[in-house]
Amino acid sequence: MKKLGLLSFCLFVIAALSVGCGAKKDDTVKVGVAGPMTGSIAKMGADFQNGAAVAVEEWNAKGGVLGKKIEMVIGDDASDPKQAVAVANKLVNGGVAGVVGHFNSSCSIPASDVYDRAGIPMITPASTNPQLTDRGLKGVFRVCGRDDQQGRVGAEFVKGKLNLKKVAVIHDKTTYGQGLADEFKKNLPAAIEIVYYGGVTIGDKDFKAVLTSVKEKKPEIIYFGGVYPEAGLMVKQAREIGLNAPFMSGDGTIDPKFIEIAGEKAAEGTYLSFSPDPKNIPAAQTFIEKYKTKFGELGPYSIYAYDAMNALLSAVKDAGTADGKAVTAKLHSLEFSGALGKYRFAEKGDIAGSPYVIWITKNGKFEEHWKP
Ligand code: ABU
Repeated sequence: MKKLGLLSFCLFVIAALSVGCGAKKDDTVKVGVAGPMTGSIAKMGADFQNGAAVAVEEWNAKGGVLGKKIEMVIGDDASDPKQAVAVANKLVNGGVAGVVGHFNSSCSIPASDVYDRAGIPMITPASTNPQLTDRGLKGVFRVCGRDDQQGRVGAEFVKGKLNLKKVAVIHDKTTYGQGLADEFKKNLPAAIEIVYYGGVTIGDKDFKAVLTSVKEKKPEIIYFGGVYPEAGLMVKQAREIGLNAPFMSGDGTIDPKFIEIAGEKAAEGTYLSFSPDPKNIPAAQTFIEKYKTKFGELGPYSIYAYDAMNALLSAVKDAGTADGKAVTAKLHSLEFSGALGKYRFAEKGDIAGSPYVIWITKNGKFEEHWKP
């Protein structure tokens, strides 16, 4: 009888603890933010986290969503596709309503399969490779553009504005970098000669052998598909070996870190495709001020992370539930006013229209230079 009493007591304690845990779990609505929080482009992860945090703070100041506080759960994929899958599984098992992320297309694509199986939506602020949304997964969205648009605008600039005839194309062999370089190349007319085409390895520090081969071909411009750590070193080393043709790159390079790594003088005159300057968008001003006060200068994708988080939370609110499938359905019909303008997701999860313009590096800063 005594044993039975002890057993009942233990069962009561376990039940009480379970109820306690359950109550804690239901106290918040969890949302994931995933990206490279460590590694060579950890700044991009921090920009995501900061941009999304501004949105969550605003929602929580107004009472949260569904009557609960919002809790941000951070996942570090370190730009590694395998780690991105592990992060995706962890976020799914942690009960998030949706995910803002990832940064690298090579991470977003495999992670999206995990979210899709779990019926959890993901909204990437920055992954631009077309394959991400072209595979027909229902819960995959992006608030940025696509590299087929970005590569085309780059090619239009080189042929229509610069009127060049000899182009070198280098990429970093990643889904994003090679994909963007190929889209650029594909959109050049036959009259433009590709005098060099080749890949480098991400993480390498010495590109002088490749750059020497490029120099021998006398290109008028060098297009690089990749991200700023390699782009910065490449531009710096090109100038060191007397390769003075201008560089052009995409949205993965347009960060102050690029100029810091290349050096102001070497980076001068580099062309970059990216979306228009948020400084000139009235709806973006409140976010910009808040972000600067809290975190300092915006990164290229801080504002995209803010808009992605606001889209996700608006869909949770409209769905009246944090259930991933219901949130996904709401995202498909969501009409949403973000800091960068109005959003409506097209069927595949892309935003309507191409946002790309060409920027230039001048006196250690980036400025808008040309619109298609
Ligand atoms: N789009 C910029 C770099 C991120 C990526 O798509 O891999």
